[in-house]
Amino acid sequence: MQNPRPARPDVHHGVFTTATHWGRYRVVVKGGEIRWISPLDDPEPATIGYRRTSYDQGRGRVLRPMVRTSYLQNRDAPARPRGDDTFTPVSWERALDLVAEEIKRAHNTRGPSSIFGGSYGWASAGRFHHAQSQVHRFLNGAGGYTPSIDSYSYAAMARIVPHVLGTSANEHLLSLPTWEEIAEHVDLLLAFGGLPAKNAQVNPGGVHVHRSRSGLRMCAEAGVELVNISPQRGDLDIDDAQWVRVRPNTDTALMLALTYEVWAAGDHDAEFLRECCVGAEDLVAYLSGALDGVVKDASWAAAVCDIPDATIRDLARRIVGGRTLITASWSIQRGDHGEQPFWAAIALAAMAGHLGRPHRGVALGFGTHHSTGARQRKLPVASLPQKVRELPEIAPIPVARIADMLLGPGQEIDFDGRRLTFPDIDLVYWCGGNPFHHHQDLNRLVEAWQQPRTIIVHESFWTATAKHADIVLPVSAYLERNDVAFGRHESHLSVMHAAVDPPGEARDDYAVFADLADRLGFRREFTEGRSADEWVRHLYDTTRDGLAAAGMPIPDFRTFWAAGEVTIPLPEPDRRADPLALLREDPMRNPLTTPSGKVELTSATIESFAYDDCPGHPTWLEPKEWLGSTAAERFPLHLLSPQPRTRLHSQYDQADHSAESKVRGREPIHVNPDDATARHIRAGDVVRVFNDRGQCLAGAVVDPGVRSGVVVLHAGAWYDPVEPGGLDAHGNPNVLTFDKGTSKLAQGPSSGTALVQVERFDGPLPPVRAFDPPAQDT
Ligand SMILES: Nc1nc2c(c(=O)[nH]1)N[C@H]1C(S)=C(S)[C@@H](COP(=O)(O)OP(=O)(O)OC[C@H]3O[C@@H](n4cnc5c(=O)[nH]c(N)nc54)[C@H](O)[C@@H]3O)O[C@H]1N2
Ligand SMILES: Nc1nc2c(c(=O)[nH]1)N[C@H]1C(S)=C(S)[C@@H](COP(=O)(O)OP(=O)(O)OC[C@H]3O[C@@H](n4cnc5c(=O)[nH]c(N)nc54)[C@H](O)[C@@H]3O)O[C@H]1N2
Ligand SMILES: [Mo]
Repeated sequence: MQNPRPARPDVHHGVFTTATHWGRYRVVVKGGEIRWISPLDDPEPATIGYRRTSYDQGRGRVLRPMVRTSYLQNRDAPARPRGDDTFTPVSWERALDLVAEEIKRAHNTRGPSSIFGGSYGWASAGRFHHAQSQVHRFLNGAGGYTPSIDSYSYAAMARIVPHVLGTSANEHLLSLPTWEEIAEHVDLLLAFGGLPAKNAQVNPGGVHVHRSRSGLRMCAEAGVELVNISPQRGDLDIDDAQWVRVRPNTDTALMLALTYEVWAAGDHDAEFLRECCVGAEDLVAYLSGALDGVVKDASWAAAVCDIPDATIRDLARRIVGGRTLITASWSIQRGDHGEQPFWAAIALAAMAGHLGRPHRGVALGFGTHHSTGARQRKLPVASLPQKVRELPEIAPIPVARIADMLLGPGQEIDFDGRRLTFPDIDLVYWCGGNPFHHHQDLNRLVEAWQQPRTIIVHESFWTATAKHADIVLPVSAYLERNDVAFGRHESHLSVMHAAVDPPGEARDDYAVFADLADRLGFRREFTEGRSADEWVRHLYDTTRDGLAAAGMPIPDFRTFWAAGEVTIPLPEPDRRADPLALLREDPMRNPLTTPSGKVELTSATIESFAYDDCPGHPTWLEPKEWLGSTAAERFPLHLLSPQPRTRLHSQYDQADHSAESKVRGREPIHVNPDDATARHIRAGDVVRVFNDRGQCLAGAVVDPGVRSGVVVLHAGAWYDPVEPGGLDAHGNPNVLTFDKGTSKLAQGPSSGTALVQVERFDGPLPPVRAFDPPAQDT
């Protein structure tokens, strides 16, 4: 039944091209092995990228289907818990029989809602071998499943922006100004969370040619005043950018104080507030202390944010003194009450008279991906249809509530004005993501993860998620299959060549799902009779038809494949003005799609939800943990776990370019010199980072670019507990982060909210085993 791979003599020698979420590469293959990988025609290639042979095909690969041994022995009552077991290799036949049996059983005994197929994750670029589309299409065909909704990236933004501006978060992202427009039309750019060049290396689906470093430089050279409001200086890498060293999770207080100071000075845009906004009076009543006796002025915020009040007053003057753009990175909404800073940023821009003026106002999410800053387009590029099956008994769960769901079947939660009931999960299916990298409070996840009967994971590598699964199916990686890449809002399609064969018995996700569909009786429906390569071609042809119908002709598939890429000829930019500009022009004729038709500085809808953690207007609410809280007496350092410069999340952490950044094999932790000295920590020391939720080791980097009281441990080091639930030897910050929804509104992840203590680690150093396969039985 297993289709043998056709012999491809061409793959053993040659030069191929491929595309990743962080750029395009040339791949030299000799004797069936990758010898060299280098960026393709890119003046600013990613630092994530590749040097020479750093794509290490062998290291940490899953080579055969594997089943957790005590699960294989007794599925009804395995003797050992997940994460503390050995694995037994089985044949593909046996593995697929087991998976099919478990899916049938879950469906028949507990119904489709008992299968969790949220399967969040980035996987690899490529329109066809897109793991999320594959697994969702398969689970829909099999009868349905519980999906997830929103993202770890910007869940709070996705919920708050529609209430306030009427547009979806994605529509807002499509309306962001370009680097050129900023250079020409903006005098002052306030960047909350900075504009970190490391993050703009990446774009979902790929980057054709990087240009965000030069875009930022262009703005600086054009005289745009750049203000980096962040705990880290490096978040805005321009020499004379002003650095405002805000305490983490206090941006809302700073924004509210700026809003108040603009109002108190009489510099506010009274007409816009009156004609185009609702609820300015309530907001002003709150800011001026009429409600709680606390005036939210510069002095108040200075104490909360730990920045001089003169700096805040100066910023308030400059905001109204010229054309101002406020950008906010998603990091500032990935924390407790993460809805508030985005709402407060909109309120500030409205108060200061910039909202609804071209290229000014707010750009929420600017700088988080490469496509921001470019002329963004939504193009009709085809993807694998997921054949969504709407089942009345199933509601998607907010993505970051997975541990709550597994631990609390039948429990109800609030979510954006609705009540949701958590399903009782029997089977978890993961394909293309790594929850043991991405989820918060991993020790809690380990516990929650014991609840389902069966956990199935498709992986190329022995990630911690694979090591915590029951059935692990080895799948090919991107250099091992043909595909087409398309970066979101970019204007190029790129060829991804199968340059080498998959190692061991690894197969494409598609082939695995096709054989499972066969066992479950819907092979034909799943494959529609196409091979993988026929699907790639079909998606290209569908895209070509769609683009032609929209007046954007591209060459045929054969020409595309030979050329390695095609450029989509874009028509003139859509001149349809932005809804906020139209609103400002004529609020009666051009209302927003909010309930009031205006910008909702106070939202009657949100007020009606009566959430204690998300009131009716932007409000400073203390995060559960922050430097001003009593918890800081025991854990006096705020932990930031931003995106890593050297990798995409946890991907290829085992390869050279990530390995080289490690300190004595551990993930580097950046510590301010004063905090280091106070703890007798020197650069290169191994330290223990801990709080009541967990502990990990990390390698100290003493860094004056981090404000005191803050430590930075990037996300993505593979989780490596010395014993189950114990010390993580490698430095995954998610053993320390806390697992709570941003609020009842968005239920987003709060990874940016965590206090820790750090000490030098003088004990015997445990080895890093994160990249070793698990112990194997025969
Ligand atoms: N503390 C903290 N945690 C965070 C964040 C943070 O800032 N701080 N950021 C959050 C954010 S914004 C995000 S988006 C998430 C990212 O979380 P994820 O998207 O889960 O992270 P990745 O490491 O990209 O995981 C992708 C996995 O898919 C596998 N894979 C790649 N290609 C394929 C394929 O073709 N098929 C299959 N089956 N598997 C494949 C890779 O080997 C890898 O293990 O992390 C979140 N977690
Ligand atoms: N190299 C690389 N780039 C990536 C990714 C990756 O894995 N690797 N992942 C991509 C993905 S999925 C996403 S969603 C985006 C995420 O994009 P972001 O959410 O913007 O990314 P972060 O790196 O978490 O945060 C950016 C900066 O915000 C600062 N910051 C953190 N907390 C606070 C705070 O409370 N207040 C203020 N003012 N600043 C704060 C930190 O110093 C950090 O460097 O990045 C994308 N880009
Ligand atoms: Mo993300």
